[in-house]
Amino acid sequence: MEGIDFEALQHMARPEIFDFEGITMIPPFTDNWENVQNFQARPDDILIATYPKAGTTWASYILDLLYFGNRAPERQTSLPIYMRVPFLEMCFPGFPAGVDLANNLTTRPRLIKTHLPVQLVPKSFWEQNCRVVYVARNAKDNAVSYFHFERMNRGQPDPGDWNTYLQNFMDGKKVFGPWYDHVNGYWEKKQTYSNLHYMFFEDMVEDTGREVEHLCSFLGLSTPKEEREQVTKNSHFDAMKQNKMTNYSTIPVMDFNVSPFMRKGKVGDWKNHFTVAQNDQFDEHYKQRMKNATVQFRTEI
Ligand code: PPS
Repeated sequence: MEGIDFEALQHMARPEIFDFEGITMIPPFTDNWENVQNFQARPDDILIATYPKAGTTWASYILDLLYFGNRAPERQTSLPIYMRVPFLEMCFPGFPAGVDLANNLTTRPRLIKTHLPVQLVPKSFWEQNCRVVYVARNAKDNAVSYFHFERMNRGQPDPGDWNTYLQNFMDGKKVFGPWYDHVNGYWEKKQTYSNLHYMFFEDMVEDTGREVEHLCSFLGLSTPKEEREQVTKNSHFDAMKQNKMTNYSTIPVMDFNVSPFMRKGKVGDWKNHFTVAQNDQFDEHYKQRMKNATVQFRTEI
């Protein structure tokens, strides 16, 4: 794959976390900060924003299929999703920087991914009134998915054991900061910024077709029903898990023997991880942390 130094990525040491503008971060997401903050968005850019492991890849692929599935079918078999939808703040040694990938995109619209909390999103996206698609996932499943991702990905800090990890998640000491502030920050932004479409992972699992239809309305796309159904089918968990262009099997820092990127894709897998005591403690903490929040999540469907 052009621009990827597989050797460098294979020997990468796990990064250490540090505090960055009040947010827990790792150098690969802050080393290119000036260029990230100065990124020049265009009015038709679409920003796909999420807390890590909330359904970024799924939403990215759906958008990519809606815009380019028929217009550029060759990219479906030749270009992995992380090249089609650049991760803006990413700057790993051995991998092209997200800003450069985004600037080099020749597609219109440009689809761009970020995990930045709302207050750190480059201001040009707001100035250009870009469309923003935010996907949120219930905290418990999000935490579980993030735990397994950290276990299998040498580009992430070591999560420690599940109990240690869960405590750190509750304390907001995960890369990109507290889940609680992330989901609330975008929810609040939506109240004043009408070009933000707030989606839930649980709704996508429950009825993907319905969510694709809502997305089309938000994007102003009049995609015919048959095409929408095709997008829904192609973006099904099993299809994406089999598809080398969407399953991240082409990234050498991830060890699928530890845990695959397309792991389970379920709502409620947290029940297989939380002990009764952990669940009680989590619920109590959640109540406090979310007491002023108006956004509501489902932990089962
Ligand atoms: S990342 O690394 O932050 O970009 O990861 P992200 O894509 O946000 O989240 C990965 C989780 O999303 C699940 N996923 C899906 N679930 C259901 N259907 C589809 N099509 C789908 N695509 C991705 C993926 O399996 C990860 O969740 P877990 O719970 O770990 O399986």
